[in-house]
Amino acid sequence: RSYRVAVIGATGNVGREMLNILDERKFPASEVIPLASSRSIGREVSYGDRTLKCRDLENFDFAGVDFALMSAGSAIAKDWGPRIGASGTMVIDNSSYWRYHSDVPLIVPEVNAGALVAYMANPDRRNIIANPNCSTAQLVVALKPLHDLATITRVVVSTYQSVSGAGKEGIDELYDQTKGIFVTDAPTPKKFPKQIAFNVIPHIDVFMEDGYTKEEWKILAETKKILDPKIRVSATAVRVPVFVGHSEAVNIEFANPITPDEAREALREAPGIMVVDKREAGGYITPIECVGDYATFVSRIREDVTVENGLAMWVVSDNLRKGAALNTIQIAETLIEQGLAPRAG
Ligand code: 11C
Repeated sequence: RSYRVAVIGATGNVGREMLNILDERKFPASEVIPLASSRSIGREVSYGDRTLKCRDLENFDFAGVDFALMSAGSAIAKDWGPRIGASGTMVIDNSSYWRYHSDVPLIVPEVNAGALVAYMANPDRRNIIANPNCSTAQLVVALKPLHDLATITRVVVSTYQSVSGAGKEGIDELYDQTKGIFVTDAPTPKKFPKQIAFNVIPHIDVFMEDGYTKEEWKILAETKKILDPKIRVSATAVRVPVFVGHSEAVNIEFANPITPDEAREALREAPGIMVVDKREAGGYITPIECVGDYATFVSRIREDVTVENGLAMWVVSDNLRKGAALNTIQIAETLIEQGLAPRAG
């Protein structure tokens, strides 16, 4: 059978990637409906070689729509998630609003697809499934096979996050500052708290009371919810002047011994991962090379000699794809493949 799919936030960075990926992966859609706020009504978006016109979320009737793929921020997710879910449509939301609700599953299919089975068996479910933060998604994909092999106890991660994680305004700010910097001496930061061109900023999202930022807290809370609540996590999230692709330097401590070769082998076999790990100049992945790709790339796998059972590695992925649009669509595909997708309307 085929499915009616609404894309909410269709004009944003992630919404446009959703439309690209629905087409690329030949998602079994009988109809794809781009929805946006009233100021974007009529704006055109591409879906394969077709051009679709955005319709108004406010006046749209969800009856008979199977999936609502939503990337429109927390306020829309809070208001619209339950309303759309109540109509029988499965909402898969990219915002952080529903991720930490105990009755909403937070899913990365390669890691915890099993949680969908229990959720869909519950007749009182809200019909909302949450998609993680981009920096968490690629991290847990890479940690899962290693956790299965030697039980992870602690993770220390430093991120190098691209400006597209901060939306179109983030992309524009890096572009304008980079272009303007040699003509106007001091570009005024607007989206980011300091100059992002030719700089790095150790601050993403708001500060929390303990000195960590919300982005860093999300990595911790989401890794625990998706992978294992027993894993301890400390994160430092940094914005770097890269347009697309988040990178992460990860140090992992295990309960049991594990060698770099064993880790490399397990990662090679794992779904969603590409190992590129030659110990020579250029034998690793950088963010520019992962743009437009589905995989989470793992490089620089080596022993962390500062702990008894430790590894260090470098993890890179397209934050708009595995970090957002691709994972959302994989959740819908998993529901279909496992026969869990309810018929809407
Ligand atoms: C960034 N990770 O790179 C953020 C964007 O919770 O979905 C995604 C925020 C989120 O700025």
